[in-house]
Amino acid sequence: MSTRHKTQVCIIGSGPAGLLLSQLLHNSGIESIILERQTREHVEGRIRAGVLEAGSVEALTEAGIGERMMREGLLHDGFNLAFDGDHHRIDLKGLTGKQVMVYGQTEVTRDMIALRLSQGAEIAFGAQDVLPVDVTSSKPLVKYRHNGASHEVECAFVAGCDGFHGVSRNTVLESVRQTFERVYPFGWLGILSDTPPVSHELIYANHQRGFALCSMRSMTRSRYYVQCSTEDDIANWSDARFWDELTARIGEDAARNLVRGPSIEKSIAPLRSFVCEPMRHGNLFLAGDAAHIVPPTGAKGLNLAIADVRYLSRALIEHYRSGNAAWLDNYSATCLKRIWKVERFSWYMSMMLHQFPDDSAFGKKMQRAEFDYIASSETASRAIAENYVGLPLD
Ligand code: RFL
Ligand code: PHB
Repeated sequence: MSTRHKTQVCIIGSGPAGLLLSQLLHNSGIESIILERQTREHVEGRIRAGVLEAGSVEALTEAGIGERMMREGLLHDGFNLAFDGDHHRIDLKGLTGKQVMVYGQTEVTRDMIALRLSQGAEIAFGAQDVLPVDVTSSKPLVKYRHNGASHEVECAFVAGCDGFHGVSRNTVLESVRQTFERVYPFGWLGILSDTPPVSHELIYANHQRGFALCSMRSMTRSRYYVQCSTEDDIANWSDARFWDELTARIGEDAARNLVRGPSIEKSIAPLRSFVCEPMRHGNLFLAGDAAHIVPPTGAKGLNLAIADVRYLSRALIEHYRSGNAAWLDNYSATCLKRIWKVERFSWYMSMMLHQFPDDSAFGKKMQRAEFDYIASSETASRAIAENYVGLPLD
């Protein structure tokens, strides 16, 4: 026997996509239940993205989740591109009138969970064997196990917000689903350390030893990445080796300000571009990493998840308010248009900034020419800035 629950929208996954969707629906009087495979501690401890587009900041603020972000987040007016020691600043504010917000995804997630729970939200952390069924019917069910007992949620809609390794995407029949993928031949080794950032703005560096990124979480906590091999083992990277490698890649001027310290987190992430089309199957809607992945070079993954959820919440609210299904019907096509533009930007930034193992001398010359062009052209710089601060929602 299963315990039966009833709600309007069953959300699978309590990452930023699932949590924000639940909040936006709640703000419009629509009920949801969230099923999350991991524990709350695990979800709140994950170190992920760091940069929020202007539109994401607006979305979080409008949803009522922006209070601590506005207090503790760092507004950035620009970032730097470096190429073998030469620098070019992308003046985001001057070129677009907009800024980005540096505020960790970990903090966004904590803020969202705290607010949803304080409002009495149902979030089943530790839900096992989550399985959406009958999603093409008007009464989909989501089955799962929790604390050893069987449960099922009866709902009108299922939101698959369960990330790249979730179950939802596979619920979209293989005969309906098309996927597009590029796996890059390298990864990013990232560390977090309680040291002041090397620069008050981010630095993306193409260096002959490999890409490096200087980012931060606050004025006392730094986040750094270096390109590494996909076969690399974290055990091969002592803190000292990481700091030496970063120093070599970011150029002498920046390196002079680098403060070393013990790492408090260290991990390797693969780089991938991926899109699943369509993002709807019957009454199941995919949002965020469940439907698409971008390499982190453009700082877009979290922002894309937020953009999907803005559309999806609008579509569901419109359905419940007026019975108008047009927004739901257009969800996949509208999102995908924007997603492909963001895929393009993330791919472009990745191609420009990394060392490719099988790259020819010609490929390297092209990267250098791209950098020189951007550095000499306000138009080219503006194109980068426009994408980095975030393309408008349609
Ligand atoms: P998430 O965050 O992966 O959340 C999915 C949730 O679903 C749960 N789940 C399940 N729950 C129930 N049943 C199942 N079968 C389930 N399977 C999975 C998971 O436990 C999880 O809680 O997806 P969401 O919400 O779509 O959010 C996407 C973002 O997390 C992601 O795009 C970003 O972190 C990507 N990203 C960055 N994005 C940016 O916008 N700016 C950045 O600066 C940036 N930097 C990054 C990044 C991702 C990185 N890694 C580690 C992949 C830097 C890195 C290193
Ligand atoms: C981060 O701070 O983790 C970060 C910043 C910018 C990126 C990717 C990751 O492009």
